[in-house]
Amino acid sequence: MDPTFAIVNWADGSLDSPKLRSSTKKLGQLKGIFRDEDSWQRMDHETVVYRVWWWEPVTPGTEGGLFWGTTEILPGRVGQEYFMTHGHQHAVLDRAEFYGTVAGKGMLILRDENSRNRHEEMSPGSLHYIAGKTAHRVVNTGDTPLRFVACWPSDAGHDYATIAENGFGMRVMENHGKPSVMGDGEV
Ligand code: PAN
Ligand code: ZN
Repeated sequence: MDPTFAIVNWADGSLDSPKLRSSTKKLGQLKGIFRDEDSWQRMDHETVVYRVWWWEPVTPGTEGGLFWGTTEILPGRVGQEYFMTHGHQHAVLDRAEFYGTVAGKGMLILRDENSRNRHEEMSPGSLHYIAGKTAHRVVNTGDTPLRFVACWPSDAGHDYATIAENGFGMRVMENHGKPSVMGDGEV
C-alpha cells in the first residue's frame, strides 16, 4: 500500500515523501506566456522559473482523493512582467483547490467561467480558495522565492490549452518599482 503520510517543513513548505514527484519549468518552456516576446527571446532559456514538488497518495484520476504539492517561483522578470506559473484550469472543470502561501510575496490571478478576472495578494499565511471552473496562475511580485502549498482533487487534472488560447485577461507588470495589475492589452 502507498504511504499515507509525508513530512512538510512548514517554515518553507518543503515536502518529504517516499513518493515525491517533481517538475521544473524553465524559461524556454514558457513560450507565448509573457507579453514581451523579444525580451523572452533574448534571455537564457535554461533559467529556472519555477519548480513543483507533489505527493499523489492515490492514482491520478481517482474520484474522491486529494493531492498535495509545493510550488516555488523564483524572482525575476521578462521585460517588465514578473515570473509566473503557466496557469491552468482543471480538466474536470468544477474541481476546486486551496493555495496557502508560505514564503515570499505574490499575486494569484483568477479567471472564472464568465471570463471575469480577480486577483488576490499572496503573503505568508494567506490562504486562497480557488473555486471550481476558475483558471488560476501565480505571479512572484517580490525579490525572493515565492513558495506556496496546494491541495487539489486527484481527479482534477490540468487543462493548459484553454487558457493558453484565451489568456488570463490580466497581467502583473513592474511599474516604477512596484507591481501593477493591468488588462492584457494595457500599456
Ligand atoms: C498547482 C500548479 C503549480 C504549477 O500545483 O500545478 O503551482 O502551476 P502550473 O500547473 O500552472 O504550471 C495546481 O494548481 N495544481 O492543480
Ligand atoms: Zn490547479
